[in-house]
Amino acid sequence: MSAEDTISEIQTEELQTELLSEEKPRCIEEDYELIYKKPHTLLDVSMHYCPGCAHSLVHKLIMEVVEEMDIQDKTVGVAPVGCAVFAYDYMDIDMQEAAHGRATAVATGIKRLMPDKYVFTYQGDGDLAAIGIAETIHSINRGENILIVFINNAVYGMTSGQMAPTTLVGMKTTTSPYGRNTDICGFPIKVSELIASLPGAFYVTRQAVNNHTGVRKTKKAIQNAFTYQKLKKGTCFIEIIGNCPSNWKMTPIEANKFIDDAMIKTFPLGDIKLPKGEDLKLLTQEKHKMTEELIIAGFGGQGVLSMGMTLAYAGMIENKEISWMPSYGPEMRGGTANCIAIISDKKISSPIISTFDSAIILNQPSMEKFESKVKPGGLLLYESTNILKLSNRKDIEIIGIPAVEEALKLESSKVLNMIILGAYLVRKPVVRTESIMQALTEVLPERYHHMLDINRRALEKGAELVEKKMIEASEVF
Ligand SMILES: Cc1ncc(C[n+]2csc(CCOP(=O)(O)OP(=O)(O)O)c2C)c(N)n1
Repeated sequence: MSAEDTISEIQTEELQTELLSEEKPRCIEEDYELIYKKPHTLLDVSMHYCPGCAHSLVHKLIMEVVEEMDIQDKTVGVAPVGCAVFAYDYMDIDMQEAAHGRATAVATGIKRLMPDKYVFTYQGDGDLAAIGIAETIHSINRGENILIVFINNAVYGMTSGQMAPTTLVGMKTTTSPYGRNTDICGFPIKVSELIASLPGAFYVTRQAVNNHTGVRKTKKAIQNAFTYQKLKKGTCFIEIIGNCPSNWKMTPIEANKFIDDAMIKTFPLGDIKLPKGEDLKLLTQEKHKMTEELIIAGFGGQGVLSMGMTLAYAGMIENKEISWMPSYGPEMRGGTANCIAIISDKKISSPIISTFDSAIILNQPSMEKFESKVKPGGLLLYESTNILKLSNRKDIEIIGIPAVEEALKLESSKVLNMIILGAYLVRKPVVRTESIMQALTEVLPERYHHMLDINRRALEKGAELVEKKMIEASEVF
């Protein structure tokens, strides 16, 4: 071992000791817990799953969401037979075993008796798409307010890899040793597409957990589904393309590659049915009842700082915890300016942050500086008349609003920032528009109070532009 190695080893050790030390500042401790600790709702026992199997990962994602939503004592899982038959050994929540294929019927009973519980089923494709297809369709058709988690690994895993309704054309299984032949076995059933047409299906999505983007999206889908259940919206259905390295006779890495190369060709990933209109607004509001860390950046004079301040005042009006921290570039007038605004239902541990849930970007230099600082899954809202070189990140939501153009139509370039703010509040309804209006009376000097009405129209215009985009995006059917 070289001297350099020794030093780095000592440094690593010191770092580890420091990280594990009891005396960490509180906010760091919370971040540490969030990132590295497995959820307490997932029991600390070895799982029986084969190496590389997706079941364990999906168990962890569901339990993370249960923990983050603080609903451990209110959640009931229903697992029938299949590889996940022992899920009750791993998930530290109330669980009910169901007979093969009957999970949604059992879940119906539980939910109807205890409507305030969060009820989900956890089913394989043999279970849900073969023996249980009738129960599944009828439960969804009745719009039972439950979440169905459907793990599609294209085989009967537990019983040693027989052909399932979702087995791919030509795929070899123990009961189709020459490959699935459509002449005698028909085609793979696309359950998500099939059930999306039922009025009781509120949210239908297909995800995969074979890479980090898929894992993140799957977790988000689970978060969405539990939120929709809280709002009593009907059945949510999350199909997760799983793998089965043992029965597919592949290594875990090959199995994950097979998902990309073959499975998603038959089962394309993405949202198949999404909430629309008023529902969408309500749901977005519910989901954002937490902490929002936002950076607003642009040129001095574009209303960057006052946008943040208005938002912070509105937060105060709604009795939220807030922080607003302006930062001016050295050039002052005409130079870059930004502010960090934090709005939260909880106490804010520090006003200084380096990554953000959302970024509102009004000029090109700020785009270059801050686009990489948006957290995965976050929002990047930008002024599209000014900014031509865009971010090519795929892991965040990016929305461009031609606020300069729209402000000119309203005959006041000054309200550009309110158009952007109106757009932002649709995606992140951290405060109500009425509170923004009230805040404006504090933030705007009296000599500008005659402009309150045009500011309201600007907020509405921004909202309208984003809503239009959202409805366009959700019109799958
Ligand atoms: C009524 C009944 N029929 C058949 C079985 C045998 N059986 C147990 S698990 C299983 C298939 C499970 O496959 P799947 O639902 O795809 O889940 P996976 O094991 O792949 O996770 C079958 C047929 C049973 N337990 N009960």
